[in-house]
Amino acid sequence: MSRPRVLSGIQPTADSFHLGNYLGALRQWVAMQDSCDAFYCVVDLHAITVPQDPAVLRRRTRVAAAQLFGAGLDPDRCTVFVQSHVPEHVELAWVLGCLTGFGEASRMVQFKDKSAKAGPDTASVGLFTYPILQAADILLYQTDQVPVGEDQRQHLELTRDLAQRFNHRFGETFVIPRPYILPGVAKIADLQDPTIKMSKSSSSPQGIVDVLEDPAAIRRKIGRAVTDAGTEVRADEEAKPGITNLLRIYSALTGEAVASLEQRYAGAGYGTLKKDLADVVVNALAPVRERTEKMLADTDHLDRLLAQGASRARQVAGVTMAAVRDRVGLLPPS
Ligand code: ATP
Ligand code: LTN
Repeated sequence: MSRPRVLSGIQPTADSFHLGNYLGALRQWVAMQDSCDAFYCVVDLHAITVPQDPAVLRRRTRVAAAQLFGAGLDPDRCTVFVQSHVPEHVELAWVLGCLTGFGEASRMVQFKDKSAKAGPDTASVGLFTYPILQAADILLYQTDQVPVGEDQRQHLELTRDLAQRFNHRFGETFVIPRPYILPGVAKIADLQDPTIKMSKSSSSPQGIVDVLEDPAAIRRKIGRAVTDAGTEVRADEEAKPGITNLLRIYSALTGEAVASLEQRYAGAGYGTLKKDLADVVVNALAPVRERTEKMLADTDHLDRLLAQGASRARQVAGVTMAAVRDRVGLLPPS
């Protein structure tokens, strides 16, 4: 049996990934590179759906790729590439866009949130069609599983609907992908407002722990994380969202069950938990930061790895796109 195909993407929209990205997505990506045939991309075309600076985007695209390798992706065991290096993504997105209903696209919650923030006159058509490009990313690779955080569930549903619609209309062409969402880490919360997700674009700097952040800052932020009334260390999403979030992070990074942590910290108070958690986070992120810095010290090497990744990706994407052109009835050039 061949290994299941996996694809996922991450936007180069900040100078560092955060703990939510790391726990909700990247760690699964690393774990899946051996059991699956995995493709991972830095989705720079998604990043330009909101206003951006060209020099900053170039820098962040490299920093994002370096962090993927820093987190443990191995170019010999998986394919890492930059989305815009594989033009088939945009080509398939156009075809899928022609199968997407306007109302269907209008129901995407992430678009509603982001466009409400930008204002109706500022939100771009690119932001509106963002999930269609995401569907193209996934379907081009005949993907079985898509490791993502909880916030991507609706985009995955749209992707499945589009794949089924295409197959129904034009004949079996796409594998129908399934989301791979790990409970417990699928929604790491903001440290200052544990009712919202930790996010590059909407968290305050104090609410977010960056993967590339220096240890002193990480300790300070965890020490100041908003906790709940009372003193009992207990997971309870409703009554104690702050402590629940800290326990989840702790458990995800150490492998110790939340119930066992509750027992161990019974009577110890929030301060002790936070101090120990800060050590756990600092120790987990330090090697990622060091490896990322090493990758960034040799950008020629990094760019070569990305070129190699893009060439492997194009081989797969090209086959799918040729089938799509044929099924849809686009006349081949002679
Ligand atoms: P933005 O705020 O710019 O939308 P983001 O912080 O949500 O960015 P993305 O690049 O959109 O990050 O997401 C990369 C991956 O990380 C996705 O799989 C997403 O589901 C996951 N992810 C993002 N935030 C969290 C979080 N707080 N908890 C768990 N997973 C998350
Ligand atoms: N929309 C995703 C990023 C993304 C993605 C993908 C994830 C773009 N293309 C393909 C999985 C598969 C996000 O904002 N997190």
